[in-house]
Amino acid sequence: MSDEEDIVLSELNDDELVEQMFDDLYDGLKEEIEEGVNILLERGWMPYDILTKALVGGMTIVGHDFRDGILFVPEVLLAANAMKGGMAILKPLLAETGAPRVGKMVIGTVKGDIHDIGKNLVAMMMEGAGFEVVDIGINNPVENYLEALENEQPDILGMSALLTTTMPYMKVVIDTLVEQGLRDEYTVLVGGAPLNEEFGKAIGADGYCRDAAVAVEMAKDFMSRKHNQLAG
Ligand code: B12
Repeated sequence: MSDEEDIVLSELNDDELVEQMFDDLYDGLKEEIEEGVNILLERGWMPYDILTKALVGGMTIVGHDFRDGILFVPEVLLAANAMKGGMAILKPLLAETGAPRVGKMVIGTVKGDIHDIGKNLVAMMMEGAGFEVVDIGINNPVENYLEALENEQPDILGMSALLTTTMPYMKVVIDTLVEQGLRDEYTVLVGGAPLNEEFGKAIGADGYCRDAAVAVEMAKDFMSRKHNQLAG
């Protein structure tokens, strides 16, 4: 690349820099994203504004193009990785400045299933939207979910399954929650390519989400209803 084509991030004004960060996130350029985040911090931006305006803003574009079949999994993972780089800088600062925490989610892939790309994307997007996310990984028997729910006391339980043979296990987890009288304490969201809305209803989940963007919207919606209930 010639010198003329090199973009010096620190020479851009704020709007141009945020635009450029959208592009860099789209292209999965982690170092550039980290540099952009640091420049905005030096310019006095609040960590929460950097998170929502630059990173989540950029990830929303990535999410839309993924949904529309313009971007594919490898690109989305690179973008998510770049976002992670920026989030790692912001996370401790967000904790200090007490950015509004929208809610908390425990998420994991069910027993017998090791697919985790979609789950990781959901976790990233949820974090990007301000949720605290505890990821319990893959291949989780019901005991793991119960333990995480007890220890973390989340608002939302998320379960992922990519195999037609493992998706029924979600019902095992939900039935166990019912048996133990815990079902009403959590909003249960489920997702994964072989699922659909009817399946979500049939197993007693609160919602089925076809992608990470829907997951974020639905989670926010449930949280605002919960707050309204508590207020009323
Ligand atoms: C990548 C992949 C793998 C990788 C997984 C790597 C990893 N770290 O995840 C590897 C190679 C390991 C693998 C293994 C296997 N795989 Co595979 N795999 C896939 C593939 C190609 C892509 C899945 C993926 O990552 N999609 C991209 C993500 C972003 O999409 P997603 O997972 O659907 O997630 C989105 C939504 O569903 C939703 N979502 C997902 N989870 C959650 C959770 C919550 C709470 C919410 C709200 C939303 C949500 O949001 C996500 C983001 O938008 C699919 C094919 C496909 N098109 O689905 C096959 C596929 C799922 N695999 C399949 C099979 C059969 C297997 C194996 C059994 C193969 C074998 N014979 O060994 C093993 C199973 C191992 C096991 N026990 O789990 C079949 C399943 C068929 C079926 N009907 O059950 C598929 C459909 C391929 C096929 N057409 O045959 N696989």
